[in-house]
Order: sequence, then structure tokens, then C-alpha cells
Amino acid sequence: MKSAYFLIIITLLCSLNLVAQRNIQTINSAWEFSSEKNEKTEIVNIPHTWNAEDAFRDGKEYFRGKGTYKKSLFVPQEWQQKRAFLKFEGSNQITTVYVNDKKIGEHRGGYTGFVFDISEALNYGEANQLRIVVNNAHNTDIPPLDADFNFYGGIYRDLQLILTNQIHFELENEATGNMLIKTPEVSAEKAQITFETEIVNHSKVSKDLQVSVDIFNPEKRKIETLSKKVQLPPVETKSVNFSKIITDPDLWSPDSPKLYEAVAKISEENSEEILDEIDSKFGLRWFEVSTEKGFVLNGKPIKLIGANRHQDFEGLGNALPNSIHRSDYKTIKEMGANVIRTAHYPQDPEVYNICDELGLLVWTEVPVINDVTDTDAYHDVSLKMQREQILQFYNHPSVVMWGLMNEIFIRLVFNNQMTEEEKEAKIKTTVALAEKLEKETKCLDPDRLSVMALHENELYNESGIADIPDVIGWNLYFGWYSPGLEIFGEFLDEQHKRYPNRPLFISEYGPGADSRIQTDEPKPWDYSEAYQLKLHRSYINQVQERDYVFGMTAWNFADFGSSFRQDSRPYINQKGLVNMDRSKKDIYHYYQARLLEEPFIYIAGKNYLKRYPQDKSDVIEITVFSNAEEVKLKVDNAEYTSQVIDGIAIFELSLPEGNHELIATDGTVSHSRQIKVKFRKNLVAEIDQNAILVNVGTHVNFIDETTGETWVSDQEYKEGGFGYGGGNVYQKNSSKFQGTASDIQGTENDPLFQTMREGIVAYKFDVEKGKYRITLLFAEPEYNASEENIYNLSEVEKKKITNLRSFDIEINGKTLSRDLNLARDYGRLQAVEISYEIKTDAGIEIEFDENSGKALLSGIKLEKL
Ligand code: GCB
Repeated sequence: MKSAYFLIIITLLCSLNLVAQRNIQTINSAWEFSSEKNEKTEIVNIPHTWNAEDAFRDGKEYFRGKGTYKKSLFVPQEWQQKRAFLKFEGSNQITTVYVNDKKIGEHRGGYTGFVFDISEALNYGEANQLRIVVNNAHNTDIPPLDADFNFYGGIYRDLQLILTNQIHFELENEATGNMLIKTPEVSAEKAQITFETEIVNHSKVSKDLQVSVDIFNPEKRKIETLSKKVQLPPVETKSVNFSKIITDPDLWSPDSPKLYEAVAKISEENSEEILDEIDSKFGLRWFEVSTEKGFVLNGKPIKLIGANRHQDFEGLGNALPNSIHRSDYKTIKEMGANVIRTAHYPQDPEVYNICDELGLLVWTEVPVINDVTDTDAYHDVSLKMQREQILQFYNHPSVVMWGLMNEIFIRLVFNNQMTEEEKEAKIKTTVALAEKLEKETKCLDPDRLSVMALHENELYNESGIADIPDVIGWNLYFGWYSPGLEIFGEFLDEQHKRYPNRPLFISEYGPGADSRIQTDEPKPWDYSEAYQLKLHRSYINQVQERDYVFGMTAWNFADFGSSFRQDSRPYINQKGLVNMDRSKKDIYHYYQARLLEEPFIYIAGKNYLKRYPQDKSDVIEITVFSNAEEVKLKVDNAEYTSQVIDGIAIFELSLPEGNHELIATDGTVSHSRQIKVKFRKNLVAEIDQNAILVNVGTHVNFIDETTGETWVSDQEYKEGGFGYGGGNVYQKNSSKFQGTASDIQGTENDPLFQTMREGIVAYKFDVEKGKYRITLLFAEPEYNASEENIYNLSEVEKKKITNLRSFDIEINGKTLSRDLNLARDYGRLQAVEISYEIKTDAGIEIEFDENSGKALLSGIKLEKL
């Protein structure tokens, strides 16, 4: 009897609870998916993209077109009393929804959420067919038109089914699904808050309703209930607003991200039953920005330093689970950052939640990037995107800047097809679009800053577009795309002189860096981690010296997919502070040393564990990152001390061959690492034990991730050792120490083949008598055939290739390869390895005899057999 009584109570409680809440459930699992490219159906789960692999395999040819998702959904009879909605958090880029073959609607744009009411199309008490067609084909009416990231297609964020009562809070209005919480005036003493809701009556009768908002403080204690009586006629929507002043508010800031919460409810007058309930966190803070004071949050100046972040991940494309969004931002916060830019588009709703919780200020922007189309359709979608972004993320205290555009003239300035008149006309309409975006932004949210990111070009000033937003972000790549690290600061000073009242932010900066490439002599475009450190160090210093620059965000938090790139890892933009799988590059830890307040120490060179000095007199550099003034480094049994400058302590050590244990400490925290030293001068003498591998034509060491082997930097031949004779380092561009910037087929070790020595005459090893295997590595960088493969070319083209570059290879006087024409025999940009076995009485000399063009060599490996 007793247990039956409890059962009834529990059932009642559960049903009350069910009535009280909306029924929100994901419908992510087991969709039948097919595409225009592959009609074979597969079963997929959302988040899903169809470009996770081909964007990294087929480059620019990755599939952009239509994909169709189908699913049968059983709809119980009792749902007829409800309203049913599909809520997409993001789907790229045109999404058309059909229920039982009836078109429900279409949404344009791939980075904001949207909601469709499907109630009228459902058949109750039976299975219903959902069909969602997503199209990511290039569309001139939808931003982004062009950008340095992949436009992965698919329903790549969560999809929810939401059931409400006939009376509910509005949720179709730009998919906000929430009340807008505005905090127009906040001070240390008091905060003025308004809560704006919209309620809908879908029933056939007029209702006398009670709408209320409960406010909870950051300690989760209810501090107020605001409530109103509202009469709502059938099929009508009404705004219901509340306001409240909170005294002595608990302020939100990166150091103390205190969040309040509001819970809004609708019930019928004189009834306990809750018809609908929504909730939202919010925060209380105020800020201002000026060239004199910089960014001032809650009355305190704070220099904003952080990173940009793209939303893709190794192997997943953009279809990330929420847990990765969260862990990314935790990693950014743990770096010591206080700001992030969601370049170049609004991100998953979870991102804004975590930034609120962790205390990261946010610049979020719409994907109006590189170029615009002069059509009403394009302008309208751009404005709608901004509206959606602002309304969807309005309540987040972390958001402080709404971005309007990124480098919007970059295509135009490089376009030689357009006449001057055409350019002028386009500049005008682009400025007009910027004005419309600014107006819309301010109309929806006058309390936050509008911002626009520019590339280094006068046109932004000349056209007046840079005067439109409240603040300007410069994307500056001095020391990378354009030479001179120090020109960065000069450029800023000059801008500040001309526009003394314009607050400046450095929205992007950074070079590409590959964890496999290590050197002590970094140069632009060598992709070394050391050059990445050099550039970031210089930029941070130059920004710190200038108060009128209120912040900076590194480009980019993580390496990301970009289908047209042919860098040292093809199809990837490698400017990340961490890799695509989020393993950290050195530079991430450098930011920790610059930004963290708690003691921090880190010995750089996680990927630089094997060092190859000439001999003991040739010092090796150990770099330690720390925020102390001085650090100690214990090397085996000796101890050294060094000053820390800009977060870096350098130890120049002369170490014997073998393994060494390094322990760095500032007295409170320590970090250790083992390194191995091998003298170059002994490599030849010890060829019995270890092969010699040389990364020919470059000053950097290359570490093969699969074998763990180091291909040491190249050197000129000296008696008793090894090295090249003659030729020059091959550089496609004289200021870029990169070799060729192309994807080398048939290898994952692209950098090894991308750098080479051209016009090389000989390579020598002063080895002793014995049998050896010599492996030569080549790639033909030059031939510009329309087809990669020689066998597909016409006779005429074949002739041209025959004339291209050909050389003989002679080893110790014997010609072992005659007329080696890489383009003809293997194809252009193909990794070629040829191994020769030889016996010698003493020494090995490989000679390259040119027949036509210049001989070349990318790498060489010598093994004793
Ligand atoms: C930029 C763009 C960004 C690119 C970056 C780069 O200025 O805004 O989208 O990815 O440069 O790495 O070139």
C-alpha cells in the first residue's frame, strides 16, 4: 500500500515536470545520407560533414554540391496537442527541409542557427518522413564567397526536435528561442537589466496568462521574481518585457566570470501548471575603448591578448562534438588568453557558453570576407546573418565586439580583370553594405562595439570603409607575406598618427610553422617553430609598447583545413599555435610564459630532441620559457643561470655526445626534458652504427614523424666529413626560404622534397672502404604541365619535357643513371627516391652531370651495408 502511494506521487511529480518543460531532444542519430556525388546511401550521425576527407585529399576539387539526409520519425498521437519545431544549430550552407514531401522552408547561410515549425506537416500516430537537403555549392548570393578555409558541407552542428505547448515563448524569430537580456547601464553600484520575451498563443481561444522571470544570482540563489498578467488572443504573438535594477552587482570579467541566470515561465492565470519555460545565463559588466586608455572593463584597463579560432579538427572537418569546442576554449584560456576572435563566422552555441563560463572576451563576426556580390540577395543574406548572430548570442557577457567584414577588398585589389571604373563601382557598393551592416548592428545592439578586420592596404582608409565601425582590426603579416618584422610597429605608428582617435586591434598575425621542422637559425617561410617564436615574440613586444593598440589575437589557435594551400603540410594553414589534432607547438607554451600570472616554466623543443652540432666547440641553444626574472637550468650535474627576457631564457651549452637530462626551474616550478647530442663530425666515422640522412638544400632539420629519424640540415663539404659541392639553395621566391610551395605527390614528408639544391655538382662522404646504399631524393618543381602525369601529355608537350632538365648521376666515376629527367620519368612534383648499392675502397663522390637545365637534389641517405 505504502509503495503504491509513493509510486503515484513519483508519477505525478514526473508528469508535472514534463508539463513544465519543453521537450527538447536531439535527433542526431542514424540518418540515411546520400549525395549528388555518391548516391549510395550510408547511415551517418549528426554532426556530419561530407568533406572531412576529400578537402584534405582532393584540394580545391573537394565536393561542393547537394547532400540529402532522410529519416523516419514516429510521431505519437498526443503530440497533436503540441507544437513541433526543428532547431538547427548550423548547417552549411543552404538547408531545405521537407516533411512527408512537403517543403517546410529553406535557410541560407552556414554558420547561424535556424528553426522551422513542422507541426502542420506532421501525421500524428504514425511514421513521418523527414528529408533535409543541404547544398554547399558556391553561391554568389551567400557569404562567404571565397576564403582561406574549407566550406565543409552538411548538418555539422546538433539538430534538435522541440515540442512546446500551444502557448509558448516564441522561438522562430531568428532562432533565438530565448528572451533577450539587455544590460544597458552597469556600474559597480548598480545594473539596469531588461528581459524581453515574446509569447505566442497557437490555441483557438484567448488566454489570460501569467508571465514571470525568476532571477538567480551567481550563487544560484533566487533574488527576485518579476511577473505580469497578459491577455493573449488566439493566434497572436505579444512582447512581454520586464526590467530590474540590481544593486551591488557581482560583475563578470575574465578573472571572475560570474554569471546570473534568468528563468522565464508562462502559466495560465490562477493555475500552477507551467505551460512553457526558458532560461538563460547573463552577466553584468561594462566596458569602453579609447586610444588613450585602451580597453577598459569594469573601470580597469586590460590589454586583450588571445587568438583566433577556426572550428575544424583533424579527421572531423567541421563536424565537432561539443566536447571539442569546450576543450579548445579551455586550452585557449589555459594559455593565459583573455580574448578570442571567432574568425571568420559565428560558431557553435556551446562556444559562447564556454567563453562566458571561462571568462574569455569574444569578437564574433559574420562571414562577409574577401569579396562581395553586388546583388540585393547577397546584401540581404549578409544582413540576416548579422541579425541572427546578434540575436542568438545577445545574452552572452563574453561577447564585446560584433564583426562586420574581413579583408573585404583583398580580391578586388588583386583583380586584374576588372577595369578601374568597375573597381570604383564595387568599392562604393561594398562601402554601402558596410554601412547597412553597421546600422543593423547598432540598431539591434547599441551597447557593444562594431569592428572590421582589414588587410594591409590604403584602400580601406581611402574608401572611408575604415571609418564605419567603432574600432578597427588590422590583419598584419609583416615578416611573412611582406618583409620586415619591425615594419609592423612603424605601420601602426603611422596609422595612429593619421587617425589618432581610432582604437586599433591586431586581429591577425603569425607565420606558418611545422612541428617537424627545427632550426637554430630561423628564416621567413622555413616553417620552423623557431621562426614562429621569433615573429610572435616581436609582435607581442611591439603591441605591448603601444597603448593605443588595445589588443591582439594570434592567427590562429590551431592549424586548419584550407583546400587551396600547398604549404609544408598541403591543404592545411599551419599558422596554428597548436596542430590540427591540438597537440601543442612550442609557441603555445611561449604565450603561457608571457600571459600567465602563476609561476610557469617550460623547456622548448618538444620536437627538437636530437641535436647535431659540429663538435663540442659548436654550442647548442636551449630555450626556456618562463615568467620569472631568472631561471636555472640543470644539465646533468652542472647548473647554469640565465636572465629571462620577454619570457625567454637562452642557454648556450657546449655538451658532449650522448643523452642529457635538462631540468629548468625558477625556484617554485620546474620542467624537465631529455635531449640527445650527436656531433656531425663523427657521423661519417660512425656510419657503421647509424645512417646519415641529410635534408639537402636547406638550413633546417626535418623530423620524419613515422620513423622518428632526423634529416639533418645541409652543409658544404669539408675534408674528412660530408656535404655538397656547388649549386644554390632552390627558392621559388627569393625572400621565402621554402623551396617550392607545392604539394609533393607520393609522400607525407613534403618539406623534405620541397627544399633542394639546384645546380649541384657533387655530394661527398669521406667514408672508409665498404659496401653502402645511397638513396637520393628528388622532386621536379618546375615543369608547369596541365597534367601531373607524363603519360597523359600530347607529343608536343612530351618534347618540351624532354628538353626540360636532365642530368646523369655518377658515383665514384661510374655513371649509374643516365639522362635522368624527373618530369618525363616520374612526373612533376612527384617524390622520387632512387637507391644505389656500391662498393668503395675509400670515399663516396656522387657527381651530377647536367645534360640540360640544372641538376638538383632534395635529400640524401647513406647507409653502410
Ligand atoms: C588573412 C585572412 C585569413 C587567412 C590568413 C592567412 O589575412 O584573414 O583568413 O587565413 O590571412 O593565413 O593567410
